[in-house]
Amino acid sequence: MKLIAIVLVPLLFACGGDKGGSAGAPATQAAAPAVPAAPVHDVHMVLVNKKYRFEPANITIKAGDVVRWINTSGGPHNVAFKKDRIPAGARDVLNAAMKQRVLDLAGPYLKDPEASYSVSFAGAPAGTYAYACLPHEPMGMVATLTVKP
Ligand SMILES: [Cu+2]
Repeated sequence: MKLIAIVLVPLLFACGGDKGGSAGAPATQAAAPAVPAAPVHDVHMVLVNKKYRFEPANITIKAGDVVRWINTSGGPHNVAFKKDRIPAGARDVLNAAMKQRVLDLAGPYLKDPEASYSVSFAGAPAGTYAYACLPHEPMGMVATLTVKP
C-alpha cells in the first residue's frame, strides 16, 4: 500500500504540472503579436488664428512608420503629396499606400471632426516629402515629412 502511494504521488504532480504547462503555452503565444505595431505619428490639420496649418508642419519618421492626419479644426482637409518634391520611386509607393485617393498622390477630404487618414510608409524611399492640403494650399497649408532609412 505504501509503495502504491509513493508511485502515485509523483505521477499526480507530473500530471498537474503538465496540465499547467499546456494551458500556459497557448495563452503566451496568443498574447504575443505576430508583427509589432508600427509607430504612429499624428499630424493635426487645424485652423488657428485664421491660419490653416499642419501641426507639426515638419516631422521625421522611419521607413515603415505610419502617419495619421487628423481633421482637428477648419476642415475639410486632405493630404496631397507634391510629385516633383518627393524622393525618386516614392510616387508608386505612396499611391499604393494611400487609400481612397481622389487624385494622384492625394487622399480623401476629411469632413467630419476628428476624422483621420493614415498612410503607411513601409517601403517608402528615404528623403523629404512635401505635401499640402489642396483646399488650403493657397492659404499656406503646406508641410514636409522626412523619411529616414
Ligand atoms: Cu486644409
